[in-house]
Amino acid sequence: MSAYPFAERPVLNYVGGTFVEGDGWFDNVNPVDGSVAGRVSLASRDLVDRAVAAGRAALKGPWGRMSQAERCKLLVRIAEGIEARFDEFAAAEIADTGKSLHQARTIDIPRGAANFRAFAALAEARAMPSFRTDLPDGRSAINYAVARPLGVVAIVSPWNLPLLLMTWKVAPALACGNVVVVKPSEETPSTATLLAEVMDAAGVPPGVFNLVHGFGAASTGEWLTANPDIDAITFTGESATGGAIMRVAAAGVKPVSFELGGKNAALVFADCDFDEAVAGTVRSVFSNCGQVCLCTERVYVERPIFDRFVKALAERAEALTVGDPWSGADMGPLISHGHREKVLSYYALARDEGATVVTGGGVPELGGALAGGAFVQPTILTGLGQDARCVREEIFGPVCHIAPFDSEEEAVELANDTDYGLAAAIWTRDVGRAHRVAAQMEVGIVWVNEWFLRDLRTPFGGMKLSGIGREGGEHSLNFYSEPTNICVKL
Ligand code: NAD
Ligand code: 6OD
Repeated sequence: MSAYPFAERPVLNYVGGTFVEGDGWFDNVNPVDGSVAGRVSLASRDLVDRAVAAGRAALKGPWGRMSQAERCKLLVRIAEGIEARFDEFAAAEIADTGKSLHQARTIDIPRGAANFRAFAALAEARAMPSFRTDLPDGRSAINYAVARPLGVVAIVSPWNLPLLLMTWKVAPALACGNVVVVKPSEETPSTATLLAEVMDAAGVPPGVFNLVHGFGAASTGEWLTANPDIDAITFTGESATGGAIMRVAAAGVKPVSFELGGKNAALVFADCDFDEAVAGTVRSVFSNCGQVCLCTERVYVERPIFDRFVKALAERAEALTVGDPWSGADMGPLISHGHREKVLSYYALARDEGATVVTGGGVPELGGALAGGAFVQPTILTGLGQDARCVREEIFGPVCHIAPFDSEEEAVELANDTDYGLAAAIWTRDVGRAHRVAAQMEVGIVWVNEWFLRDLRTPFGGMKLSGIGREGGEHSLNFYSEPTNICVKL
């Protein structure tokens, strides 16, 4: 395994094909032990503007003239570049986030490469509809649409699956011929910077991929989204941040695509395969330390199996190892001490609200360097009503609340009784019920007897506070391009 790639050199911005310093520095803190992993260059407002201008110029250069087939070949070279430096990417992701080695090696980094391959293939195979039109007055025409890029796309991404979520947007944006300016989370600047190196080595023309580091409000993120010369904004992060970006985007009537927070439910029916439901729910609650927008935070279990399910889930939670990702622990720390304060405040609130803490609810006892890490215990709560804040608000940690239900109708009602609408999981052996309940879930993604099984051609996104629009497959191609209909008289 590689060492952290930026231990000896700084994390720089990448603008117009050059790695550049901004205006000052900030620390990249390793949440495993609180040590400073590296130094990150903070982009100034001027540098952000230069990145947008470099993108605009690149649209008029070789990139703008490149054929779809050539662009797609270049995307495949980027995927190969990530794969060739797989261990460095994994080491960078782990240093930034503390995520488990297994998660980094089997999900984050492979998906970083897979996003480029998938959207290269989808863009190359893209067909636009055409219509022959015959009017009653005898005139006829052929209508066909051509897709053109939007232009300069601003991409603002979060820290939980840094490479995966950033490339989920960069790949289709480039596949459609756009140029991008990326602002990764200040917590996770490293894999984005390795990606810039891969782009550079793959021969991506200067200005096509630009990267600016910094914070959100009144910093790099806001300067980028407020720049009047960007053509669209795609954002993944908290719902409140989505609202702030939307207000800024409104001034220029910019198209936005938002993938936001969740408070996802799992519905466990008494007729489920019990062991699969327990194993799947353990995964959906505790993966990545509960820091996946799709993670389950509300579990509703049919009453006849409620006690048995709670006991089994608690046993599995207690068996999870928490510690150093490099030692093979199942769960690393949370992203930061700041986030740990937030999660622990919900653990305390749960007690104040009258919850029974079935397991966890605090900080694990870890010695040595790990004592400086942002660790929390996997936690299971019961006994709260639907109105409790711990049942309504996104916590984004390794915690769920489990409540019983008595009928299918009640299960549907409880699952939908939330301000969010991202994902749901249904555990049942009754095929009819699976389809019936799935169709009633007010969410963008439903899994039946599974969780986080992804096909990149499918629509991805959320309802209510969980987002605006869909990405994935043709939905991404549609967001990242403008169709122009051409009507030719026959
Ligand atoms: P966040 O909203 O705090 O930050 C996300 C990004 O936005 C960061 O790069 C940040 O610097 C930037 N930012 C913050 N304020 C900004 C502003 N005013 N203007 C411009 N940029 C700004 O989110 P986070 O804490 O990094 O990520 C966790 C959240 O993301 C959770 O709510 C989670 O559910 C959500 N999420 C959603 C999805 C999804 O696909 N729906 C995926 C991953 C994470
Ligand atoms: O798998 C994906 O494409 C995706 N966007 C996952 C989002 C996970 C949220 O944390």
